Amino acid sequence: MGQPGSERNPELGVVIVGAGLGGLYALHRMRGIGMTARVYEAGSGIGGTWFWNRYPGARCDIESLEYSYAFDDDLQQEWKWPERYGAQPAILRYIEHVADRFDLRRDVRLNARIAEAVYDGAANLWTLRTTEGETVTARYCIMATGNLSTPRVPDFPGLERFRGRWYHSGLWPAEGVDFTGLRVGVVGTGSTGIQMIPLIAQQAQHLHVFQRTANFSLPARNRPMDPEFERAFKADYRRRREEAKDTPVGVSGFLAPTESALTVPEAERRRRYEELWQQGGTIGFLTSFNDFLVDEAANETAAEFVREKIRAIVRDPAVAELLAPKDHPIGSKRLCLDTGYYETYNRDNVTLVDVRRAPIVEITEAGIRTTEAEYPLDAIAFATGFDAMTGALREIDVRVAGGPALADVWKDGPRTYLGLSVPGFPNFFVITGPGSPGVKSQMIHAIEQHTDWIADCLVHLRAQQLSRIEAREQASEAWVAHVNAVADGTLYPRADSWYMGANIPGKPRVFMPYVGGVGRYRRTCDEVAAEGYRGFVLSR
Ligand code: N01
Repeated sequence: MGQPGSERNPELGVVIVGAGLGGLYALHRMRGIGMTARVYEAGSGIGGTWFWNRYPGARCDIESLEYSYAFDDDLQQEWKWPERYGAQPAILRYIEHVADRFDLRRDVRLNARIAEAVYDGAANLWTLRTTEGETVTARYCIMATGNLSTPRVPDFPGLERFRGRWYHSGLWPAEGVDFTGLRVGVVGTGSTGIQMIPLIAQQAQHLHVFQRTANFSLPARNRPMDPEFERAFKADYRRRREEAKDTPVGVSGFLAPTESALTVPEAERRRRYEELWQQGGTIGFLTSFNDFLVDEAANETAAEFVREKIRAIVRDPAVAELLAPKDHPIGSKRLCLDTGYYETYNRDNVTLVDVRRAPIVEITEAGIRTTEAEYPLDAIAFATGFDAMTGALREIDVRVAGGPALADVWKDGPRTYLGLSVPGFPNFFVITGPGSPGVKSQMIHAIEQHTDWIADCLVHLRAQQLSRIEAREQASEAWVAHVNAVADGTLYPRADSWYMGANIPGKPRVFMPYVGGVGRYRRTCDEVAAEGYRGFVLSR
């Protein structure tokens, strides 16, 4: 990098925070462009989401042949996924393989949680400090801190008194938990609860599920990898990866729909929903019709289809009605994917507790007490989610020396340019950040696109003998307005979702992801670069 004037030499070209799929790829790419780089990771192992979320049933909802890195053809040809959807242990094994294969571990510091990141304008340096006091300086800082990496246990009074054991899905013990013969409570029925409930029900003496909001869930139809399917997929891998780039969510085979749910005859619409239900997976539904997430009446056709399925599966009509969501459009919260979820409520040892009607008031020594009853429990599993998208970044004291903290700058909601950078914070990048399609796309696809864009940007700076890049305030304002306008044209803001920050008391209600589609987003990012990084100030 150019080093004019009074700049000191940093220890590193790039410091990366987080050793999940994002941080590891960033390390690989930064090395590839000749930068010195190091990753700081809070956990005792690599893998990010797939390191922490070891709860029973943890599994990706994107097919494994898609949910994998595309950057190396030998890797994608040689790696063998055991199942249609990767389970947590399989995905973690894959990440470890990638780390070894590309010799990444030597530049990853484990057990190193970053507490502070401060930019010194005079020196043009970022200095990061771990909670243990270790510091590192770098020219550029890349945050690969993840979107669902700040687990949240609700503030129930009395948890410290509970005599049993309790767990959060996102901090699950590596050795696993044996629930055999125990009275177990699961709090939360989002994607996580829906995955763990069927498996915990098989072990527990009795399982109480504490549901505040019912969620739509579709069958995964997971199965061992079919060798013929795998062979054909791999033969076509390159084309598929290319195709994914111009789709709504970055998954090949699911192109932008062109037809309205309201113009096809009802019988045909039902036939398609039934076919998608039998195929398994969520993306088929999400891309079934072009008004699925835009028009209430169109959305309702799919919502009612799924409610009918729930009523057909769950034998007790009162339980089925409680499980059938009626307060948000289908897909406006993350669509869940399950294996035997609704069927689990037909078991004699499973009870659904409606904590919307009778909320949890406290945790007692013996269990959970709602406004109606006390439920004696030996163990509680909290599947209560995360301070999503901004939580991990807000936990780090990120600031320009003497200036306000990023958490304060974002107190009314995150403000980024392209989801990749933040005005006022030079040489600072975020991978899959708020304002990008990250969480609304195949995450590894988003990770690679963001990281490649950042790498190209740093190469450009070097070629121009520049060493400082910062988003313009106006460009960010326009981008945030665009992100909001696109969201406002959809049904997404109608749900109390973590996309909206609605799951965290006091968090501003702002729709954070970009839902304009990965194709459109990619084109915008490419245009910005082609126009000499439009909307950024580049300098020495
Ligand atoms: O978290 P969530 P999650 N009292 O926030 C309930 C990804 N993921 O860990 O809706 C009672 O979705 C809360 O109720 P409510 C995926 O992107 C992917 O399940 O706020 N209940 C809700 O039911 C997903 O969206 C996969 O009324 C309380 C639940 O806890 C994201 O991670 C698998 C409560 C939290 O649901 C997060 O999913 C797993 C309270 N005080 C996760 N507070 C796959 O790829 C919260 N709840 C398949």
